[in-house]
Amino acid sequence: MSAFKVAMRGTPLACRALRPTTTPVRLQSLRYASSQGGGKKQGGGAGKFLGGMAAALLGAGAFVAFWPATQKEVAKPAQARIEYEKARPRPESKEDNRDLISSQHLQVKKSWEDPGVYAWGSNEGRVAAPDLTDSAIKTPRRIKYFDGQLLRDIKLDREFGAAITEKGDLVQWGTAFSKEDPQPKPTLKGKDLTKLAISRDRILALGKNGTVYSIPVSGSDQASAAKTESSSWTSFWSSPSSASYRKIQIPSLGWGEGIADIASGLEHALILTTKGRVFSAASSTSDYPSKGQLGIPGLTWTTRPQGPYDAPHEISTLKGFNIIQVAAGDFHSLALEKAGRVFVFGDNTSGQLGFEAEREIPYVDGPIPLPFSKIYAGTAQVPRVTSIGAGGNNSFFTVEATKVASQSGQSDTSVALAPARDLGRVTADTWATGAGIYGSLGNGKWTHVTLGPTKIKPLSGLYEWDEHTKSIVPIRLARLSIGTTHAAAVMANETSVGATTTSSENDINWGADVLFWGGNEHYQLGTGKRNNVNTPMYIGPLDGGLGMNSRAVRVRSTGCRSHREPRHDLDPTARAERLAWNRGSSADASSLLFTLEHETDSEK
Ligand SMILES: *[C@@H]1O[C@H](CO)[C@@H](O)[C@H](O)[C@H]1NC(C)=O
Ligand SMILES: *[C@@H]1O[C@H](CO)[C@@H](O)[C@H](O)[C@H]1NC(C)=O
Ligand SMILES: *[C@@H]1O[C@H](CO)[C@@H](O)[C@H](O)[C@H]1NC(C)=O
Ligand SMILES: CC(=O)N[C@H]1CO[C@H](CO)[C@@H](O)[C@@H]1O
Repeated sequence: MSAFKVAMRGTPLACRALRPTTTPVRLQSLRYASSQGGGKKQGGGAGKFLGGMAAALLGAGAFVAFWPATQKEVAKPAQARIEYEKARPRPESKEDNRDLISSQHLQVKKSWEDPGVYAWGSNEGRVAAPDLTDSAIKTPRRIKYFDGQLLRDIKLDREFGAAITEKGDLVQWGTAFSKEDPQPKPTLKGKDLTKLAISRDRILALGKNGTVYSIPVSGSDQASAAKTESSSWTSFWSSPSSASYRKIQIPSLGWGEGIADIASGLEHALILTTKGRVFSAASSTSDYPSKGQLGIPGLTWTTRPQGPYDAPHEISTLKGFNIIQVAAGDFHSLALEKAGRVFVFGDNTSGQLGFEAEREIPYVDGPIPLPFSKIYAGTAQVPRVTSIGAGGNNSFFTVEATKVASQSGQSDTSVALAPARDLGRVTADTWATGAGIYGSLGNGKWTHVTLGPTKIKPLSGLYEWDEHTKSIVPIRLARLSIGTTHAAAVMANETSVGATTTSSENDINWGADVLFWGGNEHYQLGTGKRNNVNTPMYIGPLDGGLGMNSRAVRVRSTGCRSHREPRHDLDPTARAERLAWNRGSSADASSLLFTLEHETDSEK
C-alpha cells in the first residue's frame, strides 16, 4: 500500500499539493515513525515518500523531521524543530520563487554553477579536509582544492585520497601521500585516466585506452621507486614521469579486447576485459593475498609463477561466462554475469560470500555461484542480479525479480494471491551479506555475521509513478558506494531537472535520493553525530542551511538553465552529464561530488 502512495511522490500534483503547512509535516513524521516501529511494514516506502516530499516541504523548513530515519535515533515527532519561514520579501522572479519553495531546486542550481567535492568523516590522515587538522569532519564540507572542478573519479582511504580530474590527471593527498605536505597535488599526468581503485599502499588507475597503471600511494616511494622496490619491479619501470608508476600488463588480450573496469580490495585487484574475462592480481606491496580473493585455487606467495608478483592471472573458472561487473571487498571478490548470476570467492569469515550455513569454511579460493533462485524459492518470482557492490567485509546485490506463474505446479499460495495482471511485474530489491555489527547490512539489525543474504527492506520493493509512461515503475538503485563499515546508495529514478523560464513557477528541480548507513564512529555518515545507523537514512543538506535531505543531481548539460550560466567548457569527449553521489569510501570518510560520467566502450 505504502508503495503506491510512494508512487505519487514524483508527480507535480504531489508537489503542488504539499504546500508548506503544519499538518502534512506532522502527519508524515508520525507516519514515518510508526512504520519504523512496526518493523515489518514498508518503513523504506514511507521513508522514500517522505524523502520525495522533502522537495516540496522545504519551504516549511521542517527538515528535522528527517533525522528519525534510523531506529537508533528515533526522533519524537513532537521534538521536530519546525521552523516557519520568517516573512520573506516577495520573490521577484520565477527563479526566486523556486529557490524559496525548494532548497532542492537551489541545490541543483548550485551544483551546476559551482561544482566541487564535499567530504566528511575521519580526518586523521588529512583526507576529508587537507587544510584542517581536526581529527574528524562531522558534516559535508567542501575540499577547496576541487572547487569549480568536475572529477572523473575519487576514492578516499583513511590516510590518503586520490582523484582523477576532468582532464584525466591523478591528484593525490593525505598523510600517507606526504606527511610533510598532505595537500592535494597532481601526480601522474597526461595519461587520460578514467577510473581509480585503491589498495593498502598502491593506487590502480585505468586509462581511457585501457592501460592499467599501478602507482605507490606514498609520494616518497614515487620519488625513489626504483630503489625501494626490488629488482623484480625494475624491468617494468616505465620512462620517468612526475610519479613513478608501473603498467600492469594483461596477458593474452584478444583482438579488439580492452580493459573495461578495475576493482580492488586491500591486497588484490580484479580486472575486467571488454570481452567479459576476469583477471586478478596482487595489488599491495605489503601482503600477498592469502584468503582466496584471487579466485585461483593454489595460487599463493610461494607457488606464484616467476616474474612480477603483481602480474595478473586469468580466473579460468570464469572462462566462458560473460562477466559484466566485478567488485572487491577488503579480502573478497564478486563477479556478475550478464545473465544475472553472481560468483563469489575469497574471505567468508563474516559470511560476506552469502552462503547459507552448511559448513564453516573461512574462505573459498575459486569462484562459486551464489544461488539467488534458492533465496527467491516459493515467491513465484524469478530473480536476476543486476549489480554488485563490496567493501570491507560486506557484499551487496541489487536484484530484479519478475513475477511468474508457478513453475513447479505445486500449491504455491503466492501464485493464487497474484492476480494475472501482476504477472511480469518487476520488483527491484537490494540484498546485503557479511559483517553487520556496525549496521552496514542496512537491515535494521546489529549482527556479527550473516548466514545468507538479508534484504535491505527500505531499498527494496519500491515503486513510483512514471509521468512519461503513466505507469507504476520500480525504483531501482543507481549506485552503491561501500566503505569499510559504512555504505551509501543513490536511488535511480524520477528526477526533475527541466524547470525553465516558461514553465510554471512551481516547477522545481530535484535530484535523486542519497541514503547512508553503517559505521559512524568517524562521522563518516555525515549526520553530525557518531552513532552507528543500521538502516538507510538521509543526511542534511550540503552547506547546511535550510534544506531537507541528501539528493544527488543528475542532469544533461542541455537541461541546465539558471541565472548564472553553468560551465560550458566540459570535456567534449565526455557525455555531458553531471552527477553527485557518494563514491569511493574505502575507509572512514565519505565524499559527494559533482562529476563527469564517461562513456566507455563497455557501456555501449
Ligand atoms: C595509452 O595512452 C597512454 C598515454 O595516454 C600511452 O602512453 C600508451 O602508450 C597508450 N597505450 C595504448 C595501448 O594505446
Ligand atoms: C560462509 O560463512 C558463513 C558464516 O560463517 C557460514 O555459515 C557459511 O557456511 C560459509 N560459507 C561457505 C561457503 O563457506
Ligand atoms: C574483516 O575481516 C578481517 C579478517 O577476515 C578482519 O581482520 C577485519 O577486522 C574485519 N573488518 C571488519 C571491519 O569487520
Ligand atoms: C534506472 C531506471 O530505473 N530508469 C528508469 C526510469 O524511468 C524511465 C521511465 O521514465 C525508465 O525508462 C528508466 O528505465
